[in-house]
Amino acid sequence: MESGLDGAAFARDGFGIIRNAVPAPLVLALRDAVQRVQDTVRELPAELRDRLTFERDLPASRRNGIAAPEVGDAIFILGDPVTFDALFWEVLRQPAIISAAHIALGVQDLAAHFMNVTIKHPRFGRAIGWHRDYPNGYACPASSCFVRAMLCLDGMSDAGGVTTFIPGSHRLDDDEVSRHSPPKGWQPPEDETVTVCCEPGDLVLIHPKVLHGGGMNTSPSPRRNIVVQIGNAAAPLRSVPDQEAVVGYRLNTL
Ligand SMILES: O=C(O)CCC(=O)C(=O)O
Repeated sequence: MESGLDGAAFARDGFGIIRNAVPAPLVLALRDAVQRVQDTVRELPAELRDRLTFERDLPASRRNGIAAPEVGDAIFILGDPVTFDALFWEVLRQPAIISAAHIALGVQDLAAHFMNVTIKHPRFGRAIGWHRDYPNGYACPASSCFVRAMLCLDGMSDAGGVTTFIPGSHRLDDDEVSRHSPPKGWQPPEDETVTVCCEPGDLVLIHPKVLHGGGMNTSPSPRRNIVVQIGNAAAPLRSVPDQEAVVGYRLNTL
């Protein structure tokens, strides 16, 4: 296991990487659990299928025009993964994740807001446009007192739709964010961006106001990341999502 989040670099850049953050056997088991969902989509009961966002239901423009009939049952977002498999609760008990969130937020009392698995399918897994996570309409407190932790199950490469950041772009007040939102389809100059290529088991911490996005997965390998939003437990969410078993779970075991 490597050392934890570099708090000064996170404060400067708005993102941080912790290499080899969780034990390899857990990464493998989580990957298998995701694969089981992918392999059994058609047999899932309706209440579980409701938690899946399929590539075919999303605009083809973010996958180079590849049409819906060609993407089959490919999943883009596997929402509320703990309801599919209790193993996903282990993510919220990982010391590296809890400690990184403590450092990033500077508070002891932490609560989970949501968890998903973001899947960029081999060859056509969609690009994610440039955005900030604060504010968001899904699970958001009144201020930007949260962080996203992204655990890489397969790793991320340039051809595989790696997450890309603009370092320092989080340094603005909450009430300035809406005036500085990038318009749809905006692309920054390449020399302002940084990619975070990762190995399986690496963890990426994302400041809620840092600009980030990522290209399509044109590689032959899947790119699956578990994304968890964690906030200051003292700051209530403006609205609580209904299909999130982890919402309110306290991460205070350190
Ligand atoms: O999957 C990624 O590359 C980043 C996920 C993301 O943008 C988010 O959770 O806000």
